[in-house]
Amino acid sequence: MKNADSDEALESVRIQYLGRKGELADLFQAIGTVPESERREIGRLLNATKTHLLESFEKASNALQNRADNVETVDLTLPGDRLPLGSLHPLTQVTREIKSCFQSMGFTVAQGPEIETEYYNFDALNIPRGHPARDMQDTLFISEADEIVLRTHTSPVQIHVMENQSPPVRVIAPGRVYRRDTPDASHSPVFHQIEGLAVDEGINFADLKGTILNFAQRMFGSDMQIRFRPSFFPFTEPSAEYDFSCVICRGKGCRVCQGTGWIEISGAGMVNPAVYQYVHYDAEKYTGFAFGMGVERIAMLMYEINDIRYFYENDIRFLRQF
Ligand code: 2NM
Repeated sequence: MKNADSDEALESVRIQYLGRKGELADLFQAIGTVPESERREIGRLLNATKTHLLESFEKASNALQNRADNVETVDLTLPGDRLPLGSLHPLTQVTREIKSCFQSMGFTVAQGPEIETEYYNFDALNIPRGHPARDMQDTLFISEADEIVLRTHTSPVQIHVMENQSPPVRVIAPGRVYRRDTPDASHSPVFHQIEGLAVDEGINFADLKGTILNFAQRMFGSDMQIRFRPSFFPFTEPSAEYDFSCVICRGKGCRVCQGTGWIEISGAGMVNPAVYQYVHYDAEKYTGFAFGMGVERIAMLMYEINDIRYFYENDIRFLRQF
């Protein structure tokens, strides 16, 4: 009976042995055919057997009932099972934070191909042939003959945007970029950039400074300060490199900022009118600013990470911390 795995199976076993025409009933019937001297003893054995079978039936029936109770009685007030939950990669989280800062300032987000022509990656950005940045040393070529490269910055996205849209333009371009570098604590041949571009009538360097200051304070706190140092890029004139006050010592001077109180972030400037020639913008009517930044660099400052390679190793002990 304990092998019966349903009410129906158990009932058929019960009928077979204990039913009105079952095997036990047959045996009781047969008592009349045994010698009178043995009837008492046989009757006692049959009754003991019957008691045993009834007990077995009761047990099996209870077991089936319990099983049914276990399946059907679900306490809906109990908390659910906690499943292991992953998290977004730190670079994804930081990219999203940076994007939402600029989106709240009215920038839209644009994307473009990672495989580019030299025209979009260099020429249209006023980076002339023979410029050291175009060198095989720095650029990963897909085809030198066909002038196809892995983009070395996301600026070509801005060129595509300007080709397809008249001013006013306010856009950021986040994405993966490639440089021919040997990996070390601060270099990776693949990394992530976010570049911004704003073009309209009357845009000036103060708009650039205000935009970068607002970004710095949103990301690192309202006590953040910024500074601009003169620099040179072919695609901006004037050009600058910009720094944030040190996110570790808040400007006092420490090991991370080498005592200067400042941390170098990236470059920016007013879009060189030469770039407008390529995208057929009226350089007399429009001015604009552009800036770049490295996502890994921002993330390393935010989380005090001292080696860029942690981002790509996918060591669960690193990833679990975000
Ligand atoms: C930077 C620094 C300065 C930049 C310029 C442009 C474009 F397409 F408008 F000319 N996009 N991005 C730019 C300017 C990028 O990154 C360090």
